[in-house]
Amino acid sequence: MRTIIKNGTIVTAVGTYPGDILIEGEKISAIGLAFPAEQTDKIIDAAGKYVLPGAVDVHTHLDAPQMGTVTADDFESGTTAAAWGGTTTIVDFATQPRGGSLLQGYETWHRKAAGKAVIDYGFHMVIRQLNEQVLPEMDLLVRDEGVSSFKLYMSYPGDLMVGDAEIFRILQRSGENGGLVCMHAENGDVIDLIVKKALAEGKIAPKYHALTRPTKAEAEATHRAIALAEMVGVPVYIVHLSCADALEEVRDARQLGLPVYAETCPHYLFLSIEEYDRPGFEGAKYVMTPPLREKWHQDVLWKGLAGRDVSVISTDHCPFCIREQKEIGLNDFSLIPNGAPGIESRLMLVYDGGVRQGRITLNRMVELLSTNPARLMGLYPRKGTIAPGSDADLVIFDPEAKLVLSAKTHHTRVDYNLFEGREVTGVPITVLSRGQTVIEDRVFVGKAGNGKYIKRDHYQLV
Ligand code: DUC
Ligand code: ZN
Repeated sequence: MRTIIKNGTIVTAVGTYPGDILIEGEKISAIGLAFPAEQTDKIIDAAGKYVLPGAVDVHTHLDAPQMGTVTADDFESGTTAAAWGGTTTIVDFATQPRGGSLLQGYETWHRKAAGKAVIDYGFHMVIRQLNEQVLPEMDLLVRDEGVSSFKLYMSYPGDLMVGDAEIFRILQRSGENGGLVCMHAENGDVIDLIVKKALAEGKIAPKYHALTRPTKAEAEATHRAIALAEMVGVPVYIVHLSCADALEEVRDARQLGLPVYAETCPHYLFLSIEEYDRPGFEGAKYVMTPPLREKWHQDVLWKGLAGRDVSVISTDHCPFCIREQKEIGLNDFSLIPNGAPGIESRLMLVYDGGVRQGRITLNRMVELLSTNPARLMGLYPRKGTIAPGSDADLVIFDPEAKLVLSAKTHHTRVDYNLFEGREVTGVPITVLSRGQTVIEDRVFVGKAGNGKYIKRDHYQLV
């Protein structure tokens, strides 16, 4: 199959220029001007539009068990929603079962995704228990299976949390096998005590989820994660950084030249703690971890993104319906499943609220949504850029089109939208995954099972 995308403006992390793209099979074979149309199967006219590398979302939780339920999107609905939003690769969290091995968790996630994904996907491996098996399994996953990153939780004691000694040993092993450790940085033991006290005082409403998770608990754990990685001499990637205090820890480390990376998420950039004051149980929609912070943190995060101390924006898409799922915690905020949807709206929100508002440049947006996550997670240059030899994962993006974000029109299965009613300017119109059209002029033409598992390489520093 030979496709030409013509008349568009190509945007990468380092440049913006007019050019046509020739796609042969699954790959970009050339970039130039006026390729001959003979023997071409498809011509896509991108006049007046940007052509962006497909966005890469390295933080999703599809078909993921949590707190007595399972996230509302499986690999079909979740990757379909991702494609609608211009995302062409995800990296999801395969999780070690309690009492089980890493490989069991890895195989379980393969079964969840098989035949369902409409875009490409990879897996991080969540390590929740360090037993004798785990360290050699880490090596095997990196070397043979392309699982080149591990996630550790410093929160959720008794469930997912690992202690400092375990973290230290896993960091050491990652130094030997070339994996990258991704850290959920919150002091889980202390948060648990604060939560128990709140509940004992009869504080049961969703807003107490935020009021029991202080920014200092995130900053302390961020500091500890960085210190442990520094002692071992390996990089560390802090997931879903939400506040100024934690960013200060990252910035201090980076100023010392340490390989410390942070991602943030759209909800921390656009929403704040006031959402929890919504009437009734509505605040439960915004119960994610870390929680939404006071509004002033948003400006600090945007400056961190522009100033290069925050390297990635991912979604932490972890959707639970209000009905029957979030409602588990109607009488106890600590039982509300933690997580919120976002897989579909990331590119539109960051373009509308970031680029159009002058907070970051268009090229920096591409770097934050595609190039940096691809590099850090070992997908580059196959993913994350527009270049000959790269996969033809491309987004034709209309910078003037408008869309109102709403649960009535989105494509995830979750029954609410965090940004309900918000109008954005700038919409992905056509999306290609390895040369195949998945979204065509805002119509879904993809197919479950077309997405492939990607064995990732070692991280590249950015
Ligand atoms: N935070 C969330 O909001 N969801 C999944 C797990 C997490 O740490
Ligand atoms: Zn998460």
